[in-house]
Amino acid sequence: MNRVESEKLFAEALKYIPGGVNSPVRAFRAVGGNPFFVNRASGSKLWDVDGNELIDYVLTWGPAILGHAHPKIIAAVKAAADRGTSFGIPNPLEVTMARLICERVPSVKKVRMTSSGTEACMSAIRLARGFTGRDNIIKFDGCYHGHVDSLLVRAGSGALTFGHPDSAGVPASFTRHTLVLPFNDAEAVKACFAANPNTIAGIIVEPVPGNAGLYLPQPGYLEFLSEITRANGALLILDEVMTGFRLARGGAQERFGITPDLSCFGKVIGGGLPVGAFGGRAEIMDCLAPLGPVYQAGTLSGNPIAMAAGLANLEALGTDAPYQLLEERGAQLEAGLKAAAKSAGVPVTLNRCGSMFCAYFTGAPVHNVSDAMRSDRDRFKRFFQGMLEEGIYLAPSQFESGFISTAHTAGDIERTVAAAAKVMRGL
Ligand code: KE4
Repeated sequence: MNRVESEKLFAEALKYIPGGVNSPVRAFRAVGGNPFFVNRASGSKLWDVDGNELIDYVLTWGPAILGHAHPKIIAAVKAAADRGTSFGIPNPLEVTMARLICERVPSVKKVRMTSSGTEACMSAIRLARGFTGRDNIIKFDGCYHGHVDSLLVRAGSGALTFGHPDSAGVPASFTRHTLVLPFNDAEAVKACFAANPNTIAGIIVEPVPGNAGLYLPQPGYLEFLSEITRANGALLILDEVMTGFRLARGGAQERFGITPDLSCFGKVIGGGLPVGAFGGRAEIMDCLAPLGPVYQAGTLSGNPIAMAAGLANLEALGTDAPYQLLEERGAQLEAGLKAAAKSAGVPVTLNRCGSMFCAYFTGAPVHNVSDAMRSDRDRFKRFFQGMLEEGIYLAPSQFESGFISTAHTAGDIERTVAAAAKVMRGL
């Protein structure tokens, strides 16, 4: 694949941007080679600056659930921009967005916008600590909640990809109150609460962890987390930055029937623009300034153009139809990739939840990050590069989830499966 222009741009980028990228996982360090640069995107496709067309299964890490450059999002952004780009004063779209989130997610009675998922998660744990008066927070290894100092402990996503899940520059004192446990292990959570009575403010968890590849909660596990937090006066915070409005109209909490105390959102609610949000029970949210003592703020929170893009995304997701389509496409891809691996004699564990998926190069089940770490990353690397040569862009790390949009056609999936069958034969 001709990448001349991308290579020139990357050489230039390296002069001014650390690693040539504005977010580490984009650097292709886990899969070799240099990243391509995108010229434009539409629907399920990307075109790089050398004119190569790619079917995209990263979808800007989740936001492009309707595919890229959806006409309704583009029109909404253009119309909003004509009225000004930012006011720092309340604008009507903030109210529309807040009402829509509260209507779609019954556990959310009040919500506050931020400009990233990191901000949403950081604010939610500060709020949990302020509301309960307790300091300790439980997180799970392999889960990623943005680059929050106190949560960059055995984190997933890029931190796991680069093998430093505990980032430099975070003083030990900042993570002293972060208790890290294995995911899907109820006994570990029980022991933690027993060992730390009345000191745990809450649990923050990705309901379907998508930052160490993708694995699912064991049956009853999320219900258990809800019960044990309630029994101990702690809060359950579901980090739905990735799963929110993707795994169901009301997110993973609707799909799994869970009622958390707080939820974090991002990605889909911004339609590709910088948006995060956190929300939940009114008596907790009302602890936030200017009403209460927990401070939280943001110059661009509720930005009118970002709200317009997010609302256009969410309004197109207002019925079950797009979710049924995402489920169909996900099932088609899962069946096809499993068949390709079987015919090639390559051990692959394919985990999927709706339109999120991960192909681990291992024959063993993957239920947590320790299982995920047993995957054959060299084989994944060769698979990634082979698929890229076939015009298929997968997440550039074994420890990331893939995403499908409503713009992916059955033909796209068939082409992807055929490419996988060819590449896997050569692994
Ligand atoms: P942002 O600050 O990147 O908007 O959101 C952080 C975040 C929080 N919670 C979950 C569950 C997330 O998946 C994320 C961000 N996801 C990664 C992809 N694994 C973003 C990609 C990147 O870091 O470049």
